[in-house]
Amino acid sequence: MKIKSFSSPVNLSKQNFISFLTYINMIPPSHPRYESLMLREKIAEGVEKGIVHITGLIAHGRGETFDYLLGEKTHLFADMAAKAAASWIMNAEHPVISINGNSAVLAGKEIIELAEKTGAVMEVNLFHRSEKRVEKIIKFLEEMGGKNILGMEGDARIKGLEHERAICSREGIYKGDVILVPLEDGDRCEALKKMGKRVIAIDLNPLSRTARKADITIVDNIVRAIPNIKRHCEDVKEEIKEWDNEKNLQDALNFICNRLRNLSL
Ligand code: PTJ
Repeated sequence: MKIKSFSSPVNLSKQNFISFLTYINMIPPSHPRYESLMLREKIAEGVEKGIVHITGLIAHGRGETFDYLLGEKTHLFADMAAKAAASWIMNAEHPVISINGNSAVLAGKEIIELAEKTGAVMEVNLFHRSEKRVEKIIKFLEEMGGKNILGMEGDARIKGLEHERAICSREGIYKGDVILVPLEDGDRCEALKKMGKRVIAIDLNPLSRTARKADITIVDNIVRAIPNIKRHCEDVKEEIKEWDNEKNLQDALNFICNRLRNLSL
């Protein structure tokens, strides 16, 4: 819950208000790392509700580290990638947004808005698949206004992958030509590419296998990347055909290296 302003019926001082929030286990907006801590809270709550897989905590922690190194903001390389992604999604025949536990709790509402704007199909597709969690995530998204969300069908498979994580929807990922996969694993990204799909990844780690295997990688936090794609959708004229993902990833890596080199305590 985000509290921007507070007027206390019993005239609590600011200090007492902060103690009060701490008491009821909330983070005061004045905390210097408020935004980041709120995202952490969302993930933790997601685990409690059975939406985020327990290993999603680890994935989030890794993401936090890279976001910290990136200064927790969108850089030109990420915005350019978001622009290219918007042009691909808008020009796709059957664009699909793949949603997992982490992405649902961090950016569910923004994903729904992006799908509405672009006509993309939303599919809950999980690495650690269980029907119960797919159902919970779909319900969670429906409560935010999402409609026609695929995921329960499980009537097709991503070729070349073993186990449950290959299961997908025929009318969703299986049929899709451009697939947006936030927080994906490298294996599945590679398998989707082998099926002839164009893959757009959102991954804060420019070194991950997903980042290197995808056609377009947006090295940014999903909470900033999805609204950026949506914003760029508004001014798409034609598809950006020339996209050098390796160069873009190198730009992200160079940024991190230079920042580390120039940081002082
Ligand atoms: O809900 P499920 O079962 O589909 O599982 C989802 C997770 C994320 C647990 C699963 O896909 C997984 O284990 O992912 P990995 O292999 O840990 O990769 C997650 C990647 O996402 C890492 O490279 C992180 O740096 C990156 N990441 C984490 N948080 C964010 C992020 N990228 C963008 N925005 C974030 N908020």
